[in-house]
Amino acid sequence: MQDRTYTADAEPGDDATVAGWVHEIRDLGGIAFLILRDTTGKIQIKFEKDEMDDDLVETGLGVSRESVVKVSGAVEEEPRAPTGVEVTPESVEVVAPADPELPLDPSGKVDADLSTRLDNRTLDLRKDEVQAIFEIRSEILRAVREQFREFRCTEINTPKIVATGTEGGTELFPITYFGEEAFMNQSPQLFKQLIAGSNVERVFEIGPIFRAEEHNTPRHLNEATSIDFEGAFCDQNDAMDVVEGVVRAAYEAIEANCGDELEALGLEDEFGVPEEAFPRISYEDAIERINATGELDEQLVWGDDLSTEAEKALGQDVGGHYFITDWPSEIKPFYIKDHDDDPQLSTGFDLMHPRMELVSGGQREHRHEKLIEGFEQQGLDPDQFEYYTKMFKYGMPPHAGFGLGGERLVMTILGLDNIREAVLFPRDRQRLSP
Ligand code: ATP
Ligand code: AMO
Repeated sequence: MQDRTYTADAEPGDDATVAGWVHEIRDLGGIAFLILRDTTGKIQIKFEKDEMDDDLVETGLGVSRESVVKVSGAVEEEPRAPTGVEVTPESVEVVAPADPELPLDPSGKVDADLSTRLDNRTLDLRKDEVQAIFEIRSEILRAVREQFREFRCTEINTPKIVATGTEGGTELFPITYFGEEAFMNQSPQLFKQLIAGSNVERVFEIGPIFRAEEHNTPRHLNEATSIDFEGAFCDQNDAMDVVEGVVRAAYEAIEANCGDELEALGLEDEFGVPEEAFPRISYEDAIERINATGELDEQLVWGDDLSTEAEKALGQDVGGHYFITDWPSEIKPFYIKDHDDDPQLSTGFDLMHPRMELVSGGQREHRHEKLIEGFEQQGLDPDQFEYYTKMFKYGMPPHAGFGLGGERLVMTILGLDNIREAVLFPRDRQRLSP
């Protein structure tokens, strides 16, 4: 609609055509107002019943909430109007009527549970605070992309239908591919490494990952967005620098560009860019610190993975983002390189937010023989991964990388209770549509 003006651009003195949804009708007797909402905000349409054409008044005030209307008229200054301007309509057209019975109330006056909201996302996203989450998500992805480009990375897209899993065999979604067994990809891990080993050197991908997680938690999805990095001639410390760079870029972009959205979410006072550099705590020091908190029933010993309670105890102790480095080799995947001077110790790291893990990464095993040994140690058949391992025979440089959970990033930045709030159409145990 070329002749349409966004409500935020309607200036006093203009003759404008605005189009959007009927947010509210307030009838005060002789005067009544239709509040019209579009993606940029709201505008008041004034109906003076005695002075205006009856049909016009009837159309404008008889329309049900959430119907789509198009209104043309003079824009005037009006200090009593919510945005300081109002339109005196010359014409009102109902473009698409809405059923008067709505499954949820976009004005937010009546609360709806998350499940009802997810079943009716179109209506749910008509609420400022819900739209704000996705505006911020979009800004985060823009800032992350830009930061990766500043780090000389090339954006890639790798296949999502694959022949093998990489992140543990039990969490794969099987599909049939022309009669052959195939899977939905759990991670771009092997593909991003194959490209880091080419002349491209530094790559990133923002794309879906699929995990057949059986459990139903507020921080797991069965389809998530992974923000992946892989760089040749990088070690784990370089990869942690890149993690910190992109996470900070996301916070800084929100601070610079998302004032209105933070306000819609009531976060304008709470939000802040992390001030301190993210400390790098070794796994060994981490378990010592966790044990010292006295929060766990049983003391951790070297080799234990960290439970949710353990992560929580450490998160409270540290109070901000932190890395856990130098994990035991045994609890990290085959592609993570061990320290040269101590094969029990890996170069794997995690970035933690006090609420949950955000990132896993590490330096990769780039030596062909060692890589094959690693497969065998994890009970995987190296022959099945020949498409990957053979490239390690043709000049594979040392390289490192990470995967950052996109929804977890949004969730932790905005303090959302449930990861499903950060996805338009979440996939979980109970939810396959919409
Ligand atoms: P009526 O004739 O409809 O009984 P009125 O014309 O005597 O009312 P108004 O001044 O129109 O009285 O006020 C009705 C209410 O609407 C008041 O609370 C007033 O503050 C408010 N009001 C009037 N005009 C506007 C406007 N353009 N924007 C916002 N509020 C308005
Ligand atoms: P990992 O399996 O730890 O590592 O995943 C990386 C990050 O992805 C996010 N994530 C999830 N988010 C929501 N729901 C899920 N089910 C889910 N699973 C993972 C988390 C997690 O930290 N290939 C490695 C990364 C690498 O080494 O480059 C990997 O996939 O935020």
